Amino acid sequence: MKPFIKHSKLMLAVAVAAAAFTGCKPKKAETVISGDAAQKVYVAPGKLDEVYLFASGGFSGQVAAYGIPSGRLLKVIPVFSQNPENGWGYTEETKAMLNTSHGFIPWDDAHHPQLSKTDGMDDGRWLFINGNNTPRIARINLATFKTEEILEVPNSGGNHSSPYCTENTEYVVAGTRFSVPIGNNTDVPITSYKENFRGALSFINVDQKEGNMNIAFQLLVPGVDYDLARSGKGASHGWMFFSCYNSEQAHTLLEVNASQRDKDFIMAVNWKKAEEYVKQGKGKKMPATYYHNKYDEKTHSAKSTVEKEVLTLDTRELKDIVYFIPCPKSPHGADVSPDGENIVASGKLAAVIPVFSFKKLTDAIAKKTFDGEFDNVSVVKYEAALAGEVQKPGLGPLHTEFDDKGYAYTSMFVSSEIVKWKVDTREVVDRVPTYYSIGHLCVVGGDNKKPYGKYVIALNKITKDRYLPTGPELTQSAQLFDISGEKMNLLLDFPTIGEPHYAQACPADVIMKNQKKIFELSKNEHPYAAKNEQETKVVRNGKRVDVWMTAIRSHLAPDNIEGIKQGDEVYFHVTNLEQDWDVPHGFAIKGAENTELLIMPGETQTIKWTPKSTGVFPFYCTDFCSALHQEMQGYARVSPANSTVALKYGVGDTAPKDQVAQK
Ligand code: K7E
Ligand code: CUA
Repeated sequence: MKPFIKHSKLMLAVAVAAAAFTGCKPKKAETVISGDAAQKVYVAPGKLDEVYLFASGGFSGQVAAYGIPSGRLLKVIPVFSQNPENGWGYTEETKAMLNTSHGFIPWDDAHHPQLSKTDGMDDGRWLFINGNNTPRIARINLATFKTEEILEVPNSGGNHSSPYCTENTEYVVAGTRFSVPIGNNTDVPITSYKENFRGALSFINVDQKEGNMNIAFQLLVPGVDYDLARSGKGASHGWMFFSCYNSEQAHTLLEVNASQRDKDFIMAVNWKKAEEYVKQGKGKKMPATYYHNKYDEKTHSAKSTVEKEVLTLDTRELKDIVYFIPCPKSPHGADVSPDGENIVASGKLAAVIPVFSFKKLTDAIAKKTFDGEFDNVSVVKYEAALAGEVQKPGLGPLHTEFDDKGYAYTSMFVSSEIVKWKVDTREVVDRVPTYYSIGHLCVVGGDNKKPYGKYVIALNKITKDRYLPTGPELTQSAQLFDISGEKMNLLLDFPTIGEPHYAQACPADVIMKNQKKIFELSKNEHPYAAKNEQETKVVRNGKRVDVWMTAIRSHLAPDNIEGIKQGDEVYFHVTNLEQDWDVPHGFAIKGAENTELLIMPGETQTIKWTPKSTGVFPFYCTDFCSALHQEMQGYARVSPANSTVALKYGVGDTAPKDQVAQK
């Protein structure tokens, strides 16, 4: 504190006055870092992090896994966007994963990663994530960190309140953001929003063994915007809560027109009731075309199937499935406390954070303490469902997560801070600035029945001056805070891939215990797998040439191929014969149109190549796999379409000899 000695009294007074306003403007970072922060995030070389963090990439369409507390990036998992780094969406095996009813869509906007749950706890089996723009839900297998399934969601537009798991992953729930015209005639004037536009909330059944997803039913709900959701748990198991905005039902200039009413809604959905109606045959099948893409670990290949109908329940007719609770000013997050009793709704433009009580809500429903209806849905009286309000929380509350000690943490976008408050008394106990404009936040296990706590991660929208500049676009970033004590303490900033809308985190052992190290070669059922070098071959079928190739340290077989002709379509099916952890091989050929292959031990992957000219084309392994990696190379000879050069191939002694084309 020595430098302060020189300050005049006046300056001290200014400093004190400024400090009083810290709720509105972040302090300088240096003043909020405590002395042992570096030690708390230092994971020594060779040591492992304590926690996995899975963050969405937003407009990158992917998911990234980080280690916490170090913030080290571990892996980018390709999901909705093609990724030439490992061939995702380019290889013959993975292309089908990106099929939709709109055709092949190699990009999406991914927001909310969601770990699968057992008894309300992250179980480390799967990670689900939503594609917003072309509505889809993906399932990543956490044993392999690979996307295994992508299911398109029909009757949806902007798949934003999605995907949220129920307590035992009975369902993954996907709510539409935009209401859209649904049914036979969707070619209607936009001005007919109130008559023709509806929302759809999809309850996607998850097979507990394989994880396969299927839409069990869709609830057709009033035409407003559905923003975020959480499932009930414990006390509120069997329910789901959605935040809704645009109860004005505006279709233009929502910025103004959807901020008219004093309150929007939280929608409470009794999905157990919906299940009963389905069992009673009250659902109606509606024609809808949507794609279902699955990757099979045995064939190492994806297949698409096209679904033609979806079962719907209309909440205009089945009135005791859904209820509206009024909620101040454009709610964004709708979050449920660990015991399932409190539903926290954050209105972006609201001055308080309302906390609803599940018990009071169900009592009010039983006693019909309603305030009329909105589009045939009963509106529960605000006070009847309210547990209380968090007063003066800050500006622009967005999202809330919970720790293991009875506290809630709410992100404040406008005042750029995290506010900590006590769940049962709703009193604010601490606040800490974020740099800058926090969106979601993530407490480790923060949506579990028993949160792990210890850290909260802020997912910020803006970084401005926090990192070395990189031109007009600056890095996106997360910030790590220690929440093990009474006060929150900033520990670390770390850059992220894409825009990390939301993230989920869980203790490392939950994920590590299921890790797969190799794919067993003996179980490889890929139709073009060569399981040893004797099985390698090159076969012509008209203009199609298939190459059964193997890769092992440190050669490819065959590595000399002749007799390919201009105009051929060549398919390199490369099987990695290795059965050791962390020994992928790569494959690339000169002039390849779009990607390389990165083949895991025991796996087969295929690249299609259409040579554009004659000559000899080098190919090689792209992943530095051994001391003789650079020797892992070969040649493919391409002759004119009418050439007499015969199809020959081999490696070493079997390589083709002296073939000269006849004139
Ligand atoms: Cu960024 Cu969840 Cu799409 Cu809030 S959403 S911030
Ligand atoms: Cu195989 Cu480098």
